[in-house]
Amino acid sequence: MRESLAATAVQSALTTRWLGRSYTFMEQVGSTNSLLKQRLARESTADLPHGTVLLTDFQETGRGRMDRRWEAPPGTSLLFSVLLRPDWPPERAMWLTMLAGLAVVDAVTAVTELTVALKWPNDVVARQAGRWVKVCGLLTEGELDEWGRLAAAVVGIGLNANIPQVQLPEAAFPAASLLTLTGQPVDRLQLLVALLGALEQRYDAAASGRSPQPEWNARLMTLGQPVIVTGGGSAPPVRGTAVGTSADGQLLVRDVAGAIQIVNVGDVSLRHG
Ligand code: BT5
Repeated sequence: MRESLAATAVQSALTTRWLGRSYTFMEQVGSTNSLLKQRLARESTADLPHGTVLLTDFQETGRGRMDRRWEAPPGTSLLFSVLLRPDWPPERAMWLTMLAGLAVVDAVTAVTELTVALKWPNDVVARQAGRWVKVCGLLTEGELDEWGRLAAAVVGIGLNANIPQVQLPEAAFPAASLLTLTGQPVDRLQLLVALLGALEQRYDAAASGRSPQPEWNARLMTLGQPVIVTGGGSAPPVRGTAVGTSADGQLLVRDVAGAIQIVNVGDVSLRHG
């Protein structure tokens, strides 16, 4: 199923007040996050309002964190970036990733019967035959103003909707799509409308001061698991048990000596045995 995600189709189906009301569809692009960041540098707030969405059917150079690639064949996924202008203190940058992750969970739960959860810090995973598989990755890139406030942020969402099994990328953490998990193609327009509706509601609640962290924390499949956290620059890997998250979204890991380590960046992998 390759339904149209062009502006006319999306804008007449949207249920939001402000999110996605400024909307651009491009058949192909390098990376929606990169292009939206370039536009942010060039265009005025009036031309690029809070809630602008840039969506594509194919990315030539889709990005993950730390210069990793995000890969999806044409027309099979939701690949888009949202511009938000929160004016929040910078520690709240992770709130945006939390809100997006929760909105993806809402949308996937609305259109499928899958069991979905979050994997710290930026993945959405689904349960398949006793293991977790990655169906969505999030990439939040913020920009601080001269007072150090989070003036603008680009939140990128890559959600594997209808990628066939043979076209799933090889990845360290196994990838899956809603199609491979349910056996049914999903209607990407319906999924997008549900996702943007949920994200707007959740963002509005956060903007009025309600932290998404407790609900996000409750959905993290990472907690209670033995983990190894790597990727924090030259820091040695942290081994231990993930026991919780801080209000700002850092991972709290109890190490083998019983001390709590606070993990800011890095990749967490589940340790077996
Ligand atoms: C992420 O990074 O998971 C963030 C991905 C964000 C993608 C969106 S798409 C729209 C917007 N524009 C962009 O350019 N990016 C955003 P990370 O946690 O670093 O995971 C990247 C890793 O996921 C890769 O190294 C692969 O192992 C794996 N991967 C790549 N493509 C995948 C896919 N379609 N499904 C599952 N895993 C994938």
